[in-house]
Amino acid sequence: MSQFTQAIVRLPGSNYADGLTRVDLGVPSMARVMAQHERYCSVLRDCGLELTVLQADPRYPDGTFVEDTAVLLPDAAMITRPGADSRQGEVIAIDGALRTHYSSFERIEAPGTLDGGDICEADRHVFIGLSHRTNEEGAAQLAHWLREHGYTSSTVDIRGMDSILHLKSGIAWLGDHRLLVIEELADHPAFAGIEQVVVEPDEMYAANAIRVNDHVLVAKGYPKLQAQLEALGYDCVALDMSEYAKMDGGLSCLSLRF
Ligand code: CIR
Repeated sequence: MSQFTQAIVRLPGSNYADGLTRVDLGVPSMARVMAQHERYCSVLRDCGLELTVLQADPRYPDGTFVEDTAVLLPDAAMITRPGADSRQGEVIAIDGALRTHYSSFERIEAPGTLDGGDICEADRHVFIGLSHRTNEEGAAQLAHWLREHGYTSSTVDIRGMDSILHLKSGIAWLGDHRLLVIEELADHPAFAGIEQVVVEPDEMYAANAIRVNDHVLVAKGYPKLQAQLEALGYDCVALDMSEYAKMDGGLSCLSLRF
């Protein structure tokens, strides 16, 4: 599992609640949105990452979900073309922020669309979700780029699943040849031969965990999953994600880690 040293995050803007969401969990409280973001940043710093913190842009209420705007390998960056029209302009600021760290850039071109939330790196293999945001053309462009950089990939079609927005709403790579996965995806042929930690259906939201160096960041309030992970020896840090869940987001979405 690669060690991360950097992360890019973007502050939520005052119109954060105007972003896209498919869930009905209520209106986010801006005070809690900001507090949860601050804690998220401080946990990433505690994990040893140096943070680039971008300012909010009122044109993009979903802009804090930076993960969707790029796919990062150790030595190359792919700028995405997000599947939601309202989010496509978010990539400009991210491209700018990545220029200080990367020299090799590609971008997903129309008619391809791709959200970083659909991309799950599992060592030298990458799972690419086909979703309502990532189309086959976008997935094919990414697969081609990955191949050029020595990675294999496979697609996982989640277009028929209402329960998750992105592939990584339902899986997380834990390293150690181990995948965290929701029941609905556990039997998918792409995951055959990989040790799976299956998330209980009533704790589905917690599948969007992130391994960051020596820690696993998990959403707070999902004790069964946390116990499963701790039994496997993972050092878990639980974060309250209530206000991000309301906008269909989770832990992985809030940063680009590299
Ligand atoms: C959206 O619908 O695009 C945002 N409200 C949430 C994006 C979450 N991103 C992610 O899972 N990678």
